[in-house]
Amino acid sequence: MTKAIYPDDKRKLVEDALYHFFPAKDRYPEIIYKAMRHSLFSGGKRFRSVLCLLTGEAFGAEIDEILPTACGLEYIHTYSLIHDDLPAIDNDDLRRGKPTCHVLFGEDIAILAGDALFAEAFYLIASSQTKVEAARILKVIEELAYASGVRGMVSGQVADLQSADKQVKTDILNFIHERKTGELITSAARAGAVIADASDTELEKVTRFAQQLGLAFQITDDILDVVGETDLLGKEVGSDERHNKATFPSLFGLDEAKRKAKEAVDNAINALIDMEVDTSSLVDLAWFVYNREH
Ligand code: GRG
Repeated sequence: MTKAIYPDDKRKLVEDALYHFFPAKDRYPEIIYKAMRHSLFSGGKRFRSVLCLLTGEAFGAEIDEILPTACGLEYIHTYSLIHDDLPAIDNDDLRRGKPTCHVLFGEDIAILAGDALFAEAFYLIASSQTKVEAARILKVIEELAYASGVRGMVSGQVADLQSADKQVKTDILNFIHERKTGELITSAARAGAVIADASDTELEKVTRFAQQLGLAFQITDDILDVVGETDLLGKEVGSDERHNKATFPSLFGLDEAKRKAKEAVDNAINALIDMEVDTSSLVDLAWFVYNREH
């Protein structure tokens, strides 16, 4: 079994681009910039943006063409984490080893920081000058809006909230994982491929790859919430159990959850077979997901 190393060079590119794009100086009213900046620059793997870069690159796009979208994905992801941590949702005090946004800035500002990051994501993508033609930028915006709204992440989150304290069936668990986590991950890979002007057949394979990758990512997230270490994860473990959440380990047990994660990684890698471009970086990323400890 391959133990892949995370592409830190790509993570660093995203980190630098986030510093480049995010306003360097707080404007009036400063607190909202401080709150957004706190959550955006508090660490994190930058997984969705790295996936977008690797996919775009595999199909021949230049890094500079992909970075605004990669950063937009990170804004949306950060938005979802800020809102997920709120007292009305998961009520978590720790994220990436640091106090959550509402703990530092209050619930009102945290809600608004999330809202602002969501809008800023689309502003960044739409306003960045790149060589990518307008029709492809529009398609990227469609992908990300689809994944993060009621067709994707929001519905997953609502179903997740409704599943607490209930015995849910596998189809509901799959719905939650596909929408809450899978859609944004899928949109990240698709957006990279769209920027690179990949063909419809290639886009289909990328979609299948990313859907299975997203499933594996969420199963390993569930597993780490049971067996992970708080120091490595930067958040309290056992949160799913405390909230009585439906997860793969709670429904199937740890061993079966691990087997399902491996199956999803195998499916993801198989989806890339017969591609004419070099997809080895995507295969490595899939192995990272399976073996990850944070
Ligand atoms: C904000 C669009 C939007 C919707 C609101 C709150 C909410 C509805 C959705 C929450 C979605 C959510 C938090 C899903 C969890 C996904 C997940 C596995 C998060 C952890 O991602 P990592 O491991 O974290 O990539 P890092 O810290 O590395 O960035």
